[in-house]
Amino acid sequence: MTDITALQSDILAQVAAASDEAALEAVRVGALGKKGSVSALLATMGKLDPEERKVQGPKLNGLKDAVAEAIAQRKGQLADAALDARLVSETLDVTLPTRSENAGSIHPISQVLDEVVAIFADLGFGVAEGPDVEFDDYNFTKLNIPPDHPARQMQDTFYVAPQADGMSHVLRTHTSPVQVRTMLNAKPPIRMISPGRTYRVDSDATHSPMFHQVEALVVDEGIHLGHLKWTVEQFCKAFFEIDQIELRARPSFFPFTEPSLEWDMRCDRSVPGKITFGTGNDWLELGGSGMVHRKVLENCGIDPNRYQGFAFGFGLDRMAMLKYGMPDIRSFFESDLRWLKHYGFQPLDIPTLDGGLSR
Ligand code: 2U9
Repeated sequence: MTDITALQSDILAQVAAASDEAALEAVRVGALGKKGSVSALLATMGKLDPEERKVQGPKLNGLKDAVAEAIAQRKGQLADAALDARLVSETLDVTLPTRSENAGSIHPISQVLDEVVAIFADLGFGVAEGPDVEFDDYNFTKLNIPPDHPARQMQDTFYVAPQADGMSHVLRTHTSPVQVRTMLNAKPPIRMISPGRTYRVDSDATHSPMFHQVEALVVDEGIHLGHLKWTVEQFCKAFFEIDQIELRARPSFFPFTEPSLEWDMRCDRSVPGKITFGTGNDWLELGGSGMVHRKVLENCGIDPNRYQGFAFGFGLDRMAMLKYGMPDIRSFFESDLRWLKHYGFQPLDIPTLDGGLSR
């Protein structure tokens, strides 16, 4: 009878000595393969008398299991070692500058979005995103936009063909449904911004059928118009990178806010083709805002007798055009390399409040 213990030590020594996967496979075949040493021993079991089989059976199975386990373990070690070797030999210095002829750039909309996120993050706002194809219910109904509201008409909104869920869908016309989703899923206090693509049936030098918006929402106890004004002011100072700004509020109407206000910022447009912020005799439209309508709070499961909220929204493309002096919104989406080279930003200059937003 073969000495099982000696055979096991011999095979385990071979396993430990196998220096690559091919050598290990050869050891496996030599032991556990059809004609392997362990398989040959197992094949003799049938010829043993029952008493002897009772003694030898568990020993041989133990040998087989020990060998199989040792091979699996060694295989893991070899794979780890192979990966380590690759990681050492295949290093890539991602901080190396690209060749100037291949250099890409950050699109102005991405740059402006990064700036906006940095500003609101500093004020304690989170960032939320939602789907571009949105429920009609979240885009309109929950926001107190009645069935006969002009915004719902086919000539203003892209409707999406009926889907399996039987719900009516649209390409979202604003990012407000993201706030609806947030309110349905979270309890106040809520401080969030929702940046993203939005869609309306509209196209000229200052309108694109797909454009970008950022909306901000704060919901908590005791929130009032003063909080809204302060936040809009802080945002404008940081975004336009000037200490002195003057804002003007005009009464407005949106179905989802009451009262509603639109904000203008003092500016100077007396030099043709140039705009200066903070001084001058002109006003620049920034965007709309208001206190969240109590019906909207209710529709989203928030008690309007306990909580109040403010919201505002502005067009990211328009903000980029104003800050960086681009006259036509359509150029954002034409992928003209010369335009991208001219208006694009350095990829590694990430906007921060301390390091400078736009440098
Ligand atoms: C909820 C409640 C209220 C978001 C708001 C505006 C006013 C607004 C426009 C600015 C220019 C969109 O890009 S634009 O055309 N937006 O004027 N947005 S209040 O109010 C909300 C949003 C969500 C739940």
